Amino acid sequence: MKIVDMRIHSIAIADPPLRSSYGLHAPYALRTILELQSEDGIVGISETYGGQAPAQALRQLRPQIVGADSYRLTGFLSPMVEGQGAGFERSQTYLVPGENPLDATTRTYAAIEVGCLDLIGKSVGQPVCDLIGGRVRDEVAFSAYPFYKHAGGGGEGDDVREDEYGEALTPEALVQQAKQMVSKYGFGSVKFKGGVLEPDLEIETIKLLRQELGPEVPLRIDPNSAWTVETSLRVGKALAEELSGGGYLEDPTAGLDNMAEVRRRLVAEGIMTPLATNVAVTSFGDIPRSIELDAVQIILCDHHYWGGMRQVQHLANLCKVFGIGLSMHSNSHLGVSLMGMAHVAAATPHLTYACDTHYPWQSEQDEVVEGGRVSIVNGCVKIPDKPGLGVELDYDQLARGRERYEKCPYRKRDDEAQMRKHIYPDWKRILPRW
Ligand code: GKR
Ligand code: MG
Repeated sequence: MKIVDMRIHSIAIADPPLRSSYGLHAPYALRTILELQSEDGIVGISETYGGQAPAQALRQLRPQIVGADSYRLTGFLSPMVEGQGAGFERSQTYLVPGENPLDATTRTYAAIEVGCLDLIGKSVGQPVCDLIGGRVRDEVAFSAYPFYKHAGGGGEGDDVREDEYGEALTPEALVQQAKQMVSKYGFGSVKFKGGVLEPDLEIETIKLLRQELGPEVPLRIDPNSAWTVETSLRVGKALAEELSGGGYLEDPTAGLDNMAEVRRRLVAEGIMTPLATNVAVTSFGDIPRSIELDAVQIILCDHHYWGGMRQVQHLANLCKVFGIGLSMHSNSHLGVSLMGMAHVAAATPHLTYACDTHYPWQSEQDEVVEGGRVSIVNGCVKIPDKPGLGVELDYDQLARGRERYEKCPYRKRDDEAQMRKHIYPDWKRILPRW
C-alpha cells in the first residue's frame, strides 16, 4: 500500500503552569501531528513531540516516505532504531524529554511507525494492538498525575483557559487536586510529581495522600533527579511504607551510580521500595550497566522516544527476563498519543504498573481527535472496536492548533526559561537541589 502524501502539522495546546525540577510548563505545549496518506485515500496518523526540530526531522525523511510501501517502510528505516549507534547509551538527566538530541532519531522513527500501523490497521480493518501481536487486555489502566502548580489553566491573552484545578503549592492543595482528579477519572493509582518543594513538604504530601486515599491506592513520587543520594535515602526511609504495595520511587537522584547507591543503602536497611526511571535508562544501550549495578528495578517505557511500539515490546521482554518492572512515561499530549500509548500497552503482556498520562491537564478545546476527548473511565482507556488507533482527526481543531502554534513565540520546550519569565527571574535548574 503506497504512501502518496505525508503531512506534518505543528500545533500548540494550552498547558497549565505545572512545576517540576525542570522548571515551569509554558502556557502552551508543542506537539506534532503526522498524517500518512495511502494511494487509496486512507490516512494513518500519529502524534509526537512538538516544535521545530521534530517537524524538521520528519520533513527531511519525506522523500523516503512518499512513494514507499507502508508495510515495508519501517523495515527500510529500521537502522534508525537498530543500526549503528542506535543501541548505544542515550541516558539523559538534564534535558526535558523530547529535547534530548541523542534520541531524536528514535523519536522520528516512532512517529512514522505509529502512522504506518494506523494506516495499515485502517486498511485491513484491525486495531493497532492486534497488529502488533494481539491484545492481552482490552482496557489499559492509567494513573493520576498531580503536580504542584501555580494558578492558571494555560493559554494566553484572549485564549486563557479555565483553571480547573487551581493553585497547588502546599501539601493540602496538592492532595485536593489529586482527589479531584481521582474522582473525575476514577484512577486507581497516583504518580506525584515532586522535586519542587522542600523534601520534607513532599514527604508530608505523600503521607497526606496515603491518609486521604487509603492504602489500596499505590503511590509513586518522581522528583526528576532533584535530590542528592543522602536526601533520596532520607525520603526513601520516611516513605518506606507509603511507597510500598505497588508504589515506587522514580528518579530520586541523577545517574545510574547514584541510583545504585540509593538502592544498595535502602536494601541494607530492609527497605525494598523499587527505584524507577525514565531518564537514567532511555535506550537498550543503557540496560546492561543498569542491571550490573541493580540501579533500577522499574523502567518507564514510552513509545515516543524508545523508537516506537515494537521497541517497547522488545524492552518489555528484556525487562521480564531480568526481573525488572515496566511502567510507562508520558509528557503533555493529546488523544492521538493517548491512543498510541493505550494500544502498545494493550499488546504488552509484561506491563506491571498503571501508565502515566498528562491527559487530564489538557482541555477539550485543544483536542484534535474527532468527537472530542478520549474517555478515561475507572482510570482506564478502553481499546475501541475500531481499526487502527481507533481515532480520526478533526481538521477544524487541527487548524486551530496550527494557528496557536503560529502565534506561539517559542519553538521548543524550555521549562527553565519559563520559570525565569513567570516566577523567579534568576531561577536555574540545579541538580541536585536538595
Ligand atoms: O511534565 O513536567 C513534566 C514532567 O516532569 C515530564 O516532563 C517528565 O518527562 O513526566 C515526566 C517524568 O516522568 O519524568
Ligand atoms: Mg519521571
